[in-house]
Amino acid sequence: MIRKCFFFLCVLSITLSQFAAAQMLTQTKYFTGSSNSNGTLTFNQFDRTTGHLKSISILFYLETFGGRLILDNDSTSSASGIFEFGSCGSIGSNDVALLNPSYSPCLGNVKAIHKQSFSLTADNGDGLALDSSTPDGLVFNGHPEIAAATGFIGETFWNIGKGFLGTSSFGINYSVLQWVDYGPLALMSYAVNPVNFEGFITLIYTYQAAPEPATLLFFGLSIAIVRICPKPYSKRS
Ligand SMILES: [Ca+2]
Ligand SMILES: [Ca+2]
Repeated sequence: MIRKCFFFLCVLSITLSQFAAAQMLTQTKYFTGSSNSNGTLTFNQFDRTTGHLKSISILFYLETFGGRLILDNDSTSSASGIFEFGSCGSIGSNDVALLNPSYSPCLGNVKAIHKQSFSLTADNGDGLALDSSTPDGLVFNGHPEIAAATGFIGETFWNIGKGFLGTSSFGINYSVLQWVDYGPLALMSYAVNPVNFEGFITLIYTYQAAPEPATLLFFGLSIAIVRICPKPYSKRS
């Protein structure tokens, strides 16, 4: 939770620093799952009667934990390299354009993965049977790993498709895939127990609030009073 709060505060700070006098509407939707899965999270559009929209930013947070990776070298040569184990997340939408001002995806893939070097001997005789024992095999039990990315939606795309503006809602899809990579090694057997994951997507509308009707009335009365008051007497010398 502390790490989540840290990322959340980071994105708030970035947004606030750009619009010091602005206000924000923040929505956070959570997801959880295992191995490969996906879903759709629903967010509210920005109601333009609330104020003048200045920016739309998005945060994608992914945390992975658990799972198990087994490697077994079945080659007659030793094998070494770096393995990666965890999950890789991405977002998309059928309702809104998730593009930044440079017309690129506002967020890249988010990889919550563990990286570790390994060195295995040549196969010691287990042949085609998956054998995790040393010296030609290894077992890695999944570590908690986190990753996050932030980005802005280009103003050009605020009203594309269903869009971010209005009084309705729209969906943002997330997809999380289990990630295994041990490099281009031939005759390497592997097996996994699926990782678990959880995460969230935060959407922030930064806007300039519309003046309250009472404020507008006071401002109008002030102008009227100034206009009907006679000019102050100027004493001649
Ligand atoms: Ca082997
Ligand atoms: Ca084997």
